[in-house]
Amino acid sequence: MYPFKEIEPKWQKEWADQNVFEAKIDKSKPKYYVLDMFPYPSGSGLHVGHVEGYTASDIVSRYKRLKGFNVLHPMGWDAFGLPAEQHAIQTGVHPAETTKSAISNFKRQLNMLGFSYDWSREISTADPAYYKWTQWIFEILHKKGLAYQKEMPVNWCPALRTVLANEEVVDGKSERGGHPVEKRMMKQWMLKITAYAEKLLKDLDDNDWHERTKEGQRNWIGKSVGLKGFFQVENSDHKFEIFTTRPDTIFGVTFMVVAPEHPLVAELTTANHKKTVEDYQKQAAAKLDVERQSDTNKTGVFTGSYAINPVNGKKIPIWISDYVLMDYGTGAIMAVPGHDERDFEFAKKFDLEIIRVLDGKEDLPSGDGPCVNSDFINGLNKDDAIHKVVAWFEDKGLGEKCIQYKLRDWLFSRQRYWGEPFPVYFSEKGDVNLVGEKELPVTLPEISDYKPTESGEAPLAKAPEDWLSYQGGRRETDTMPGSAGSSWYFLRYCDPKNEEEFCSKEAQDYWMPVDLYLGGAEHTVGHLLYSRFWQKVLNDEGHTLHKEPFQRLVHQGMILGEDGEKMSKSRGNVVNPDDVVEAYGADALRVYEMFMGPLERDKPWNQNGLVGVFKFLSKIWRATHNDKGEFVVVDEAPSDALLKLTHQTIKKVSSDMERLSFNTAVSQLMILINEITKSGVAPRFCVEKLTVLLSPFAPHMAEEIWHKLGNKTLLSKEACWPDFDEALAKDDLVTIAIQVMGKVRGKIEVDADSDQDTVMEKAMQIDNVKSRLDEAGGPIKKVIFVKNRILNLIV
Ligand code: ANZ
Repeated sequence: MYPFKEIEPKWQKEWADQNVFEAKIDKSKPKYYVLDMFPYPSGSGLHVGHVEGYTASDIVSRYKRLKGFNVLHPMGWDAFGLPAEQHAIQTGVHPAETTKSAISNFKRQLNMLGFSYDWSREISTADPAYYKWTQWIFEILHKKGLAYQKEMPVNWCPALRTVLANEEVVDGKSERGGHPVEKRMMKQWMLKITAYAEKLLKDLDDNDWHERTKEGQRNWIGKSVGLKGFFQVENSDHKFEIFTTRPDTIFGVTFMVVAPEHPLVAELTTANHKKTVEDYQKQAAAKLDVERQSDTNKTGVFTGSYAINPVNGKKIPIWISDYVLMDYGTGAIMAVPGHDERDFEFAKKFDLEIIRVLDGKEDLPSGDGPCVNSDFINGLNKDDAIHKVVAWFEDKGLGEKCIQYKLRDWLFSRQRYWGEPFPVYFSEKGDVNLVGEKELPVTLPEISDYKPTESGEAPLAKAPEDWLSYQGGRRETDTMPGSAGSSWYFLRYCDPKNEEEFCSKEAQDYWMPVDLYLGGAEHTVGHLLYSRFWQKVLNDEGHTLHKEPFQRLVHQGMILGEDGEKMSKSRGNVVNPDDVVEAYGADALRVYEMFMGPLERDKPWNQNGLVGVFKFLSKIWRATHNDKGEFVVVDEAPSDALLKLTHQTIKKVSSDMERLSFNTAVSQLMILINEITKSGVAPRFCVEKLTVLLSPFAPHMAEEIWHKLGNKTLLSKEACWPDFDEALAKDDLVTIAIQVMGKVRGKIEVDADSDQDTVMEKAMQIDNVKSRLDEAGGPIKKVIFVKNRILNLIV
């Protein structure tokens, strides 16, 4: 067995003693900033899912150093926020204490895994020296009019006893803990992220992110272009405004629906409908927006009034229903049950008229036209019809083209203890004042009773009087959400000790933007959107140099339990990294998690796979050491075959690194060590290359062998990623028979293991194949491809 217990701590100490991973600005070198989503330090310690992402980013960091980059790879703690506080409440220990011990446990575990972090840049969002600047950013937002207070219906979670942002509510439950969420009216701090909707949308295009993540953000921002137009109420002076994305369906309107909270409801309601309408309003008020939108069983009541469709004078009943939301568009719609699914369900349920105004086979959802039964837009396609109807409204002064976003402002206050205090106090008259930059940080006072209350009163209301009273006024007792500190930490890493500025221009100029950001896909909206928003506000104010913070973004998949289910304590399928390292070592855990499969895929844990990887590392050890543990690498030149394979391995692993295809890189290293083992000797040339290629994955073993090869420097500090000889690395050629309908019509030479597309492309250049295909006439129906042997085209 290879002595990982001895090797691993030894090299970790050496790296730390020599400050190998400390990053300093060095303009003679290209920089590379590799960022992990920092963890919230929970009591349960590091999860194997963290290990996956952190290993991948560590591999990239080490690889980039070997390629000569000046790498910034920092780590810190998302220490404020709900999870830390929940944990404290469960254990009865103050969150400051539990956070501290959780951090030290996390740090021990990260070091145990050999991650190459620059610990001189460690930050914690709960540190006053850090949150001073979070408060400073809040002051900027406030001065720009982007932070405001509002009495509004909020998502209140009784179990967590706090409000939650929409992004923190999933299917009507709290994202953390899965507790039910209800609606309450409360005065809250809001950040006007909606003012940045267009920029947040547009600048996504230039980011090197997965299309799925971009789409997630686009949908969350939810831009719609449509018409805002007025409908007159029959026999009344009132008119009301609707928003529609499909003005082309206006001749299909058979009823109107206004939101139950709409200010016009009282006036629209006739005497004999008053009671039912008011009862319905009460019922709707209790529901969350998500419930209202997802309810399949539509509800609603008639107001007794009618509207007039401006384009044809048709009289149409006005209803109220909770599927129309007050805070989207205008809170009122023209209903087109012939083409809108929700309107269709509603019409079916209440037996309302349904008219088809778009020609097309499918019933729902609406197609692109052409319009029918539609007077002056008959025969037009969707876009032309929309254009014409919008022009009609504009012409009559009845409406205009308009853009709507689904994005809502960011709910920014929490009735909790464990968060940043606002740098705000209220005068006796209730005016809002900022404490001013010089008075920052406003430190979180120590209080013993930090539990949230059922009434929603903030725990800080119980803070000592000398904290609460300030400048003749009272301090704000709400705190900021967990997402505050994490919305700018990537900037602070660039300049973590600066007491004068949140991050100097010089540091930003050199290190920003983040070149690679790695973390879980659950942050598709939320964190990633908030961070982009702050970066942009700071950019507009001249405090940041870049519009976008994260150039390339990659989400690692989830590591599932052996049973293929999400790891959870209750299922008993959790794997603890401490146990794995104890039994097999850090290198084995790292390599195994990379070998499990493609980085972005979800993958189940498999103990046999782990053992297999341990055997692979042991094989490298045995190939380079004899039974007595003596190093046995020989100076003789490798055989031609081994030399070729070594160059091929350098080529393959290099390209895999760029693509973050770590599982395939590991399998190539396995092939190489198998051949070295088979040959019976370990030639220095091959071992040297193997060691460097292995080092990002298994840095401890690599450092040990590097040392035994006689090097006096640390491999982790070197810039010695090997080059390959293109001629030697070239794959062998194979001859492939090209058949048309099973008859050989030509032969081509290609690199061994070429894929179907490559072979196909070459085959199509053969005249005889082309003419046979033409003769057969008609498209290729089927392709039979046997790697390295046959390509058969069936017409
Ligand atoms: C008529 C129509 C016909 C509509 C049709 C759709 C299809 P997006 O694309 O999501 O922006 N709507 C407008 N305001 C609403 C509100 N406050 N609550 C609920 N629904 C509302 O959706 C815009 C469409 O959603 C609008 O276009 C309107 O219905 C509805 F074949 O108008 B449409």
